[in-house]
Formats: sequence, structure tokens, C-alpha cells
Amino acid sequence: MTHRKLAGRLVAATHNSGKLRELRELLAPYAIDVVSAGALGLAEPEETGETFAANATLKAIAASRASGLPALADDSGLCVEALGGAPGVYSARWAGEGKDFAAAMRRIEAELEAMGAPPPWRAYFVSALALAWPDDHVENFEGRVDGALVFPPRGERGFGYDPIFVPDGHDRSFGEMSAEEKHGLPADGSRALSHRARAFQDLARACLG
Ligand code: ITT
Repeated sequence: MTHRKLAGRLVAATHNSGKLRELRELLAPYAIDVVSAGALGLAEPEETGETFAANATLKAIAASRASGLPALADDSGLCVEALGGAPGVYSARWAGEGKDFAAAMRRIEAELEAMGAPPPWRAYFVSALALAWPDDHVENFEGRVDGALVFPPRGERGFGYDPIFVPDGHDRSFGEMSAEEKHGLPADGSRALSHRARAFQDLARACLG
């Protein structure tokens, strides 16, 4: 399959500052001029899709059409196996209008407790990346990282649900890791650690360079 190559300017189609920072970090080694959706005053489209990929695609297309530039969107979330995959595509909504992730993490703990689900609480993060051009061409990539939840939350770094997620093979949460550790991008090109860095590795191979 031939992929379309990305060059020049790119809109990072997200209004989430934690994600924006990570997308900028991942794009940093490439000669891409990144401008945020917020800086361009782009509206936040309603996320009506039922899958991460569908929501990433609709966000990327909306930003690309509105700006006339290629746009990269990420739709992501935390899926808790004992909760049937919740909060999943509703991960942002569980934090409410006030984006209160401490409350969203307490809700996960409370629901696990109410179910009597014993640890280990298996969970995974998913990141769906969509890269869209103004002619509606879209490239899609998806990454996942498996791990287990810990309560109370650990660490002040990262964003969202990072403090309750310990990736397999590690003993610290994403909230305790530096940005470089969380991305976990090995110099030899082998598999990265975070869901977003894993999806980005595939995007980079296909569309960058
Ligand atoms: P945009 O749609 O503007 O990008 P959003 O916050 O609404 O921002 P999503 O709909 O994709 O984004 O929601 C995903 C939520 O899942 C997000 O708000 C985070 O709290 C959480 N999440 C996603 N990736 C995460 C990560 O790497 N670490 C911690 N939490 C994450």
C-alpha cells in the first residue's frame, strides 16, 4: 500500500494540552511545522463516533477542511477489562465538563469496588491517530499498551489517567515517568512503550521521511 507523505505545516487537531505536548514531542525529530487547533481558533467537533478510529478521523477531517492544511488528530482512552472496556471512547467524558481526572480515577476505583473485582485490574490505553488532508484523504494508525491499574494514583507527571496506569514490564505508573520514559522510543526503532508513541511509530514509517 502506498501512503501519502507529509511535509511542511501540520495542524495538531487537539484541544487537550497533554496530548498536544506529546504530539509535538513525537514530531520534534521531523521537519514539520506544527500549529495547534487552539492557535488557529478551530472549533471542537462533536465526537459522535463509536470507535477511537472513527472519532480520530472526524476530528482530523474537520480540522483539515477548516484550515486548508494537513491535520493530525488523536482519539484515545483507557479501557478497563473488568468494566467491559469502560471508560473507553468515553474517557474524556468521565472527567466531566471540569475535566476532573481525579474524580474520573475515583469513579473507576469505585466501580471496580462495587463489582468486587479483585486485582490485578487489567487495563489498556489505545491511541488512534488520523492524518487527514484537505481533499479528505486519511491515513489511520492505532497503538495499544497493556498494563494494570493501581490505587491511589501515583505521580504528578503526564496527564489524564496516567497516575493509575502501570504498563506491563514496569513498576512505575505513567504518572511517575518522564515524557521520554512514557514514549519509550528505542533508538534502534524497536517497539515504543506508550500507545501514542506506538501508533506514531507506524505513522512515521508510513508518512514521514
Ligand atoms: P481532543 O479530542 O481535543 O484531542 P480530548 O481530551 O477530548 O481532546 P479524547 O476524546 O481522545 O481527547 O479523550 C481521551 C481521554 O483519555 C483524554 O481526555 C485523556 O484523559 C485520556 N487519555 C488519552 N491518552 C492518555 C494518556 O496518554 N495518558 C493519560 N490519559 C490519557
